[in-house]
Amino acid sequence: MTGTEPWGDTVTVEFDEGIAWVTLNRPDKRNAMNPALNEEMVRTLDHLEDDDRCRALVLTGAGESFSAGMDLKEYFREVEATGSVAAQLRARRTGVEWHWRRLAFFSKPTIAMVNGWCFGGAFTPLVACDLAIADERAQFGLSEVNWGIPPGSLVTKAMAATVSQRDALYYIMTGEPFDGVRAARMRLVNEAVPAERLRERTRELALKLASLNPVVLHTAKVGYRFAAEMTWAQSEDYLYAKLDQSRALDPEHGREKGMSQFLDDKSYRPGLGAFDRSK
Ligand code: ACO
Ligand code: V55
Repeated sequence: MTGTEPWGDTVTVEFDEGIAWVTLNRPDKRNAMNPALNEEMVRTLDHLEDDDRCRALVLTGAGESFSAGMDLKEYFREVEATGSVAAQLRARRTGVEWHWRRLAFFSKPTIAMVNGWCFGGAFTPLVACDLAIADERAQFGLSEVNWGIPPGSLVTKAMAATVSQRDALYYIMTGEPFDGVRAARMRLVNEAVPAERLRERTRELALKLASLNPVVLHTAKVGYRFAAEMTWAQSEDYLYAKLDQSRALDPEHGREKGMSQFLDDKSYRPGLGAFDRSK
């Protein structure tokens, strides 16, 4: 697979032992998301779904920023200046397509590695990633109120899905920035680590996820996302259907293998870690 990659302009991708490091790459603009970056990210995620070099995806930003949010000039002012409702809707659709839909249901596990500034619109891809690790000194903020709008798109929904009502409304309504330590304490991210450990800790976690059964991980995460919005009765039926789907799709027959290693061979205990996929 050479010469056909859709990234390389506002997004870079590096492969390393099954990890695809996807880097938002407009460091001079603090990786603010303009329409060009949004289009490139849709194409990049689309490509990586089918690329065997990607068994886990890390989303991060070039330079001192994860992402400064939507590009106020190119995403808001210039799109509005076209006077076209269709252009406005297209820009929004393209943003949400990767910020939420492609990322939240991505076929491989995903980790947001928050290396610096994370504002406004960047909260959606942050929460759409399965897990998130932040630099203790990364700065987060819902700055919308500071420049005259309520958070739009799925930003507030992302807060509602992760943090308490008290924390969500505090930061939505004050616009005050907060650091990675605070983000971990309110469970917006899984962990905050010192800058010098950020890449290694993220890599360790990505390698762990990349080593596990991909069909199981995908059905498990999609099951979580949908069940969170269903009734208990619907969830019971749906999650059993996901379990059966996972068994039907799994080319490794992980369930039979795991059972056999525990019940027949007595070579492995499920309570003590992942079974040997190679056996
Ligand atoms: N949109 C457009 N351009 C941006 C954005 C943005 N969201 N963020 C940064 N930039 C640009 C700046 O305009 C500047 O461009 P220039 O060099 O052409 O003048 C360049 O990036 C560097 O920005 P500075 O402000 O000089 O960088 P600094 O390191 O001092 O500050 C910070 C970084 C704190 C992130 C600051 O740029 C900032 O406050 N950005 C806006 C953050 C924000 O409110 N984002 C939410 C937008 S709302 C939403 O997403 C829905
Ligand atoms: C925001 C994000 C948007 C948008 C309007 O507050 C506001 C963030 C991702 O798109 O269209």
